[in-house]
Amino acid sequence: QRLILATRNAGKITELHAILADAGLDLELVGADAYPEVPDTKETGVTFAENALLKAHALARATGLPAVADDSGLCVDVLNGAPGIFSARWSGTHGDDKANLNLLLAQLSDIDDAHRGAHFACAAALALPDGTERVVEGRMEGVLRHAPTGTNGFGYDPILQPEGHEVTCAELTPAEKNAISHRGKAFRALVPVVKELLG
Ligand code: ITT
Ligand code: NA
Repeated sequence: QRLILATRNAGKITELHAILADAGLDLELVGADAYPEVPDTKETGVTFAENALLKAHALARATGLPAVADDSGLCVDVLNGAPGIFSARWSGTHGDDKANLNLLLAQLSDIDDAHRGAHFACAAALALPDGTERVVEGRMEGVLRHAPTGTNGFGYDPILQPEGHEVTCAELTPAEKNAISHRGKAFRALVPVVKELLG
């Protein structure tokens, strides 16, 4: 049985393969890149959950196969949750991780260490071709550094120091990050649901 990973973000795909395999999900996982004819989903939702469901439904409908999707982002306390669902295009260019991170650091340059709380959020959605849907969420709390450190991961990983750690997400190994991440929590919660619905 094939399960579509309804994302074209390479960093997410790498993490999802590891998270889903470690959680004992024994399906053939295929990224959305295997279906180039399916157009990018317009993320018109106002929450992570809405956008994850939009992406999962679009791939499930187009392929006739079950699909999971991830919508995620960085929510900064002092910015009232921004960039949030706009994390991938905060600088104006979708997917320019470096520009997004640098703009955010510039916006926070006057904020002292006591006020740099933030969290990553992830909504993990499952959609079946018949319209059945499920969505669950996960979070990772932390504080934002003043400068990037580390080369692992993607996106805002070099500036988020998770609670209880002295290094950034980009200095954790992939396995260490997945064990505590928003994405790890959300998709580990989704696995029993996938197993139940796909038998
Ligand atoms: P798809 O829609 O194809 O999945 P996308 O990159 O557009 O890819 P999102 O709209 O969910 O996906 O944007 C997520 C952004 O949030 C991503 O570009 C990163 O900047 C940030 N982000 C999410 N999870 C992250 C993580 O684990 N580490 C660092 N940054 C992360
Ligand atoms: Na997106």
